[in-house]
Amino acid sequence: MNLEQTLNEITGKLYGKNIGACTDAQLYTGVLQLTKEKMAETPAITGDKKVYYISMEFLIGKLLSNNLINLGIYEELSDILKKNGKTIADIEEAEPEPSLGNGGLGRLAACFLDSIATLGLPGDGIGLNYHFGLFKQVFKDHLQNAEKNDWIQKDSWLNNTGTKFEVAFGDRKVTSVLYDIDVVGYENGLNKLHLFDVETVDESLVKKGITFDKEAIEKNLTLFLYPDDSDEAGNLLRIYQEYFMVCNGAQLILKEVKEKGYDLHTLPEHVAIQINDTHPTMVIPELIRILTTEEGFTMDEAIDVVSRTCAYTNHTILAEALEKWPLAYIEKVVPQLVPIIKELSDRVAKKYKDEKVQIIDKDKRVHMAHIDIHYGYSVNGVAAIHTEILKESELNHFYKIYPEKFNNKTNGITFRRWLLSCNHELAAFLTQTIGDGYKKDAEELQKLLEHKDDQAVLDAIYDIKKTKKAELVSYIKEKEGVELNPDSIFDIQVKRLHEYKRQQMNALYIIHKYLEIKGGRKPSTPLTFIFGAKAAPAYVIAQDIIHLLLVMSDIINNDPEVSPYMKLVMVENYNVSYAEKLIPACDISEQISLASKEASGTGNMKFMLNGAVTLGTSDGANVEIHELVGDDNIYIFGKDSDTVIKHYEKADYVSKDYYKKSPVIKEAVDFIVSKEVLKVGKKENLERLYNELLNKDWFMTLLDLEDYIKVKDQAFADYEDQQKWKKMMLVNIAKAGFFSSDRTIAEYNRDIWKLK
Ligand code: KOT
Repeated sequence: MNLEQTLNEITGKLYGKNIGACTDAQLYTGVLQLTKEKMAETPAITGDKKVYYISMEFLIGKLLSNNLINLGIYEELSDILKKNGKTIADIEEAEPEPSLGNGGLGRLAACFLDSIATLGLPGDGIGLNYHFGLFKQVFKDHLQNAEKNDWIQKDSWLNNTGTKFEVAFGDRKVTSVLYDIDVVGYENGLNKLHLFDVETVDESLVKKGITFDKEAIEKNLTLFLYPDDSDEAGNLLRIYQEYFMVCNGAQLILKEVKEKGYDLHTLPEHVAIQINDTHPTMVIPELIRILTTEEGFTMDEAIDVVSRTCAYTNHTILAEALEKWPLAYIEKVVPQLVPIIKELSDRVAKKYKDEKVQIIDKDKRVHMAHIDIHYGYSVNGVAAIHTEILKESELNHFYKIYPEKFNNKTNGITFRRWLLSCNHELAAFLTQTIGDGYKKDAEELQKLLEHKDDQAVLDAIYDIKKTKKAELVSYIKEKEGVELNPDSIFDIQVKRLHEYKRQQMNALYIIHKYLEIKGGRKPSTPLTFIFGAKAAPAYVIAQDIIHLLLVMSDIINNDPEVSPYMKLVMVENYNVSYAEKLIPACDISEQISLASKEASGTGNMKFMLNGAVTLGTSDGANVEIHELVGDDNIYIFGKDSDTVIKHYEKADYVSKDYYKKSPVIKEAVDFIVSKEVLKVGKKENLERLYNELLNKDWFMTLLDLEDYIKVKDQAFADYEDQQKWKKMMLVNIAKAGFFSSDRTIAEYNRDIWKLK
């Protein structure tokens, strides 16, 4: 039977209809079933050593298109649908997006699963099946509201495996259920994402918005993902979740090793466990506990085996994000781990006197990262500059003890999702111009450089950008009700809302531009500023920044004097699916974090790959992008990380000095609490933000504002020279190959996992 016959048979059985007669939602369900059947026929990736990527977050996004691409049936199915009057894009709208991650850390985990399978490496993900995921963002009265994201439908990518484990907490026992999602590599075999759930979970616990009874652990454990990105969640439920994940993960790993007939004493020869930041750190004491209490290991043996199996990735140096759990919390949730953690801590204390490297500190708090570093065999940062900062300052005390454990693995992104799937036009054009070798070896994108003076190629890249901008314009019109000008410059900042990422600095630029236009200075090409960002509900200043952006968009877009020259839109509920529409349409990619604070960033890579030019600081992977494209193909501004780190050490940054010194800064900051803005926005929020910027500004917005304005204006001016801009676009695409997560994963495997 061919694909069309199979699909007709499926829709016939499900709905008594053929393909053409189905609604989009019915057809989505039919294609879902078809795709799952194809995946079930795909051979599992096997080998004598396997990696488990354990993470509290897997921000996988919608899966239909990517699975079809990786199975190699996207084109065929697309033609079948077309023949029947449908498109994949239409039926994809019916697919709900799971929100099992906050941002960069979770999305990285999803890109990694794709690359592990694509490289044919045996490797599974281990995580949690949050029923409502991260909250859904809704704007009302220029403020963010949080609602639940009810993403699990009757038919979904989840497969109930029937596998169950018991998990004992100090005050209760729960039974887990394991759901798997198949992960198919690009023209390769199958791995799994294992998502654990609680048998007794109760969705009806959620009453209004995202509020629920925090005490009923057996009912609430897998309802929500903690909405923090680089902020400590800080309560017991999070520890219940973390232990639930690692206890299940450890049982699953040991079960699989035993089933393969390996002696657990040889664990490091058959298993590598990559710990995604410290949230899964308890897997170390948990494995030691199981091996010593159930498998007859001595403590020395168990520590040795586990230490040679576990490796740790650090994703941030923000002090407030480093997990330090009070021992009393762990005692309440998982008392059985306390003797193990104490033993691990005592062994360190005996060997090293330095207070900075202890596991349990004087205040009886457990430093999770310290467990990973002492009792893991690898510690990696996620971009060159980030790893250097870890080695030279943040983790210097550890680097001195274990220099051999430290290594860098610059992040990457899967080109299947971030090029082939989200930008078919560009992918097809690249194939036509340089062949399709780049799909398996991303470095081949450099072949495009041979065409940098080829007018037809330059024009084509520019035209594709225009097509993607037009598509975005109609999508935003439909979703946000805002009419954008497709011939304007699209300047985009999309990422979690955090002061260190400095959306507030971008907002101040926009105020500055608005005032310029009001004063009669009009930009030659109109400007469109687009934001997308969720803020942790408890993060007050982040809410205030969203408020300012929403108020400013109201003012700007409704001012007939200004709106022909500039528009501002903050899209609601920014997520992976929205990113896939925004990124291909971008001209200028805003990567403006305070130097030293963004560990890597991965959005920067996605934008570059799609032909946007970066406007950024010397931070995270921007530094490597800069090295690759050269000074002429990027806009770098602001103080470097050494300067910033010195300001912190000396505590000598005073934002008010910058405000007083610069009339331009003063004018923009004062506007936040001007009559005009207060007429539309809320006094409390705006004054709080104003005072924060003037009296605290912990992430040094005003330090870089003047340089930012200067360099951003230069970028807008350069855009006028179409020829110059087209060449910059081409160089950015051509140099993006390094940021394929296939390269990143090949390095993890070469240096850390060592799978065959
Ligand atoms: C959140 C809480 C605790 C520890 C780390 C985090 C964290 C870090 N969440 N997201 N990140 C981001 O991870 C990305 C992938 O490595 C980086 O590109 C990005 O710079 C981090 O901020």
